[in-house]
This record gives sequence, structure tokens and C-alpha cells, in this order.
Amino acid sequence: MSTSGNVIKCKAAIVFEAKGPFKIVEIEVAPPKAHEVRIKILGTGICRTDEHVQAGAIKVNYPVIPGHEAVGIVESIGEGVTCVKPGDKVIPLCLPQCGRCPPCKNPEGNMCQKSDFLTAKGVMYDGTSRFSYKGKPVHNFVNTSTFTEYTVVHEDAVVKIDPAAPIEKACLMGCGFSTGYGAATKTAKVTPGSTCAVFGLGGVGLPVIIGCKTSGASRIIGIDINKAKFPIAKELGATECISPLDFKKPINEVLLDMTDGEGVDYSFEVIGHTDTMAAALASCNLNYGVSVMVGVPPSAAEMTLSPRLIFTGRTWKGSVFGGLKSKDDIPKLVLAGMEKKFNLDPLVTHVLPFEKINEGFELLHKGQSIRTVLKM
Ligand code: CND
Ligand code: ZN
Ligand code: ZN
Repeated sequence: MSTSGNVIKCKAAIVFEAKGPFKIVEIEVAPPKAHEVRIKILGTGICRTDEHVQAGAIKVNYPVIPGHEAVGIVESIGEGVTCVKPGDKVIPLCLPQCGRCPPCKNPEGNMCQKSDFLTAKGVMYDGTSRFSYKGKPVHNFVNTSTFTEYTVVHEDAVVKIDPAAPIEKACLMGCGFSTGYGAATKTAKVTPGSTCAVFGLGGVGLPVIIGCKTSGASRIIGIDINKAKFPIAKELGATECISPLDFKKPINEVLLDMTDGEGVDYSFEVIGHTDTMAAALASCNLNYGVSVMVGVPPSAAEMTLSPRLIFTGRTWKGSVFGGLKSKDDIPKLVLAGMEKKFNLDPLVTHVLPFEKINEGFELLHKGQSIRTVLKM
């Protein structure tokens, strides 16, 4: 029986309050309104950003359905949708690309004005939600919400991908891989022969290493307090790996020592802590070094820095979704992954049924997973 036009009852993982667990409950998902798309989720990755939401580090409206790295099939479309049709394999876009706003039109921009990342309202463009639990609305997260069997997104926030794309690896293109790879190739524009330092070797940091390597960096230094991440980092292109816990000196001074006092050409913070953001900035060359902030800073965080760190010529940049344009770039990255242009195998360490979502987050907390993909 077709579900099109009807409310769908399905399972979703809701966070009811900051620091609360993911509770799997039955929700109602309303049909898509005009220019909206209802998607049956097939698989969804667990990203540290979802943990930030659960932990209350990123400000959102609760109750909320997190999840933003997924692959699904279009179940039905609202009036006026032309970019996808029922049956299409798609990736929901945690950073939409409306194509009409100034950041979408600027070749260097990608922070589409339709993005809910900074506003964190958790609702559709008309101010309402398509999710409800026991008759009360539930918020969405970064224009997507994928920890649910069905979700509704605006047509600005969905892109069709190759129908043969394998679910687990294509999920990575919805956030982790694209964000890390783009941070190196698009935001930093890493140059051949350069030296790079990557702080944080998780599901986003490791793709930064892949991006540095494909850009021709000759030296890539991985930094993590969890040495279990070192073998994968080396497999993907890190030339050396170090743990800050092994040194008495601050890690930025260690990196200066390792580079004859010059500092690295490019540094990337892929953890989300202000102290490592400052260390990454201070470890790049004081004149022409570029430091990229990829880790999501907590909403309430503030930093105090000497202006002299920037005065001498360093560049400090931020990078959401790797600076990539989601609708344009994701389908190409999916194809490149299918053509084995990147080694994605080590990135998906666990595949679990959706019901085991809390187990998936446990693996992340314990540092035992890179990406866990939940299958519906
Ligand atoms: P994940 O937890 O997999 O990796 C983080 C790594 O950092 C782990 O290996 C930790 O052991 C390591 N680490 C923690 N503390 C330290 C420390 N003090 N020094 C060195 N290493 C440390 O997380 P992830 O890779 O999924 O995400 C990383 C960050 O990227 C996180 O803040 C997430 O929210 C953010 C992010 C940003 C974007 C974007 O668009 N900019 C998109 N998705 C995720
Ligand atoms: Zn836009
Ligand atoms: Zn993410």
C-alpha cells in the first residue's frame, strides 16, 4: 500500500533533553508540503556533532532528532519538487544549497542562508515540524534529522546519488568524509610538497589526511591522545603520528621543534576544543601558515589570543562541510568513492542495527570506532 500523502508511523531516536540518552520511540512523520521531500532512511553514520547535541555543547531546541550523515530513498515528494522523484537514492544535506543566496552564488561560499546550523531553530521553512511524538512537535537538526526511519527535508537539502552507491560508504559523503577532505582541498587548498598537521584522527580528521595526501603534501603529522588511531592514520597517508600526552612541552612547541622552528604550512583542528584550536594556530608558520578550524566549537565557547599570532601573516580559517557546495560536490564524491579514488574502507569500523544507537555512541565515547553506520 502506498504511504504517499499519509502520515507514517515509524521509529526514531529522540534526545529529549541535553545529556539525556537517545530514546527510540514511535513518532509520526507528516507528508511533505510543497517543495519538501520525504525520505526513507537506509543507513546513517554517527558523527561527533550528534554527540555534541546530545551533550548539550551545541545549542538546539529539544526534543530533537539528531543525525545528519545518511543515505535514503525518496518515499514521496511535495508539490513543485523537481530535483528528485520517488525511488531515487539520495543524501540529505546537513548544509543545504539553495543556489539563490549570496553564499551559494559565490564560488568560495557554501554557508547557504537556508542552513539552520547557526540559527538552530529545528523546524521547516514554514516554522513547523513534520515530526511529532504523542501529539507534540519534535525538532529537526541541521535541516536533516536522520536518526529516524523516515525524515522530511526541503528540496534545497537533498541530492540524488548513483543508485548503485553502497550505503555505508555513501553515508560518509553526507558529512565526515566531505567535511575533512574539503577542509584540506577546498578551504586550505593544500599545496604539493607542503607539511600538514592534523589534530584529531577521527571520522573527520582522517579524511583531512586523505585530502592532504591527494593534494601532494609531503609530510603529514597526525596528532591524537588515542594512539589506537595511529595505524589507520598512517594507512591513509600520515607520515608521523604523535600524542600530546608523550610530551611535557605544549604540542605547538613540539611541532615547531619537528619543523626546524618553522612550523607547519597547514594545520587542522578536528576535535572541537578551544585549547587545541589555539595550539593548531600557533603551530603553523608565523608568516604564511594556514590553520583551519574544522571541529565544532561549543556554542558558549570564547577564546583569548594574542593578536601577534595573526599579525605576522598567519591565516586562520573556519570550514563548515569542508567549504564544499553540497548539491554540486556530494554526487561527485560518491562516484569517486565508488571508483576507489579514495581508500574509504578503514573509515567504517562498525555497522549496527538502528536499535543499537546507544551502543554506537558508546563506541565513539570509548574511542573504539571511527564511523559506526546504523542500518535501518
Ligand atoms: P571523533 O570523536 O571521531 O574524533 C575526534 C578525535 O580527537 C578522537 O580520535 C580523539 O581521541 C581526539 N582527541 C580528543 N581530544 C584530543 C586532544 N586534546 N588532543 C588530541 N586529540 C584529541 O570526532 P569526529 O571526527 O566525528 O568529529 C571531530 C570534530 O569535527 C567534532 O568537533 C565534530 O563536531 C566536528 C565536525 C565538524 C563539521 C564541520 O562541518 N565543520 C562536520 N562534522 C563534524
Ligand atoms: Zn543558498
Ligand atoms: Zn558531522
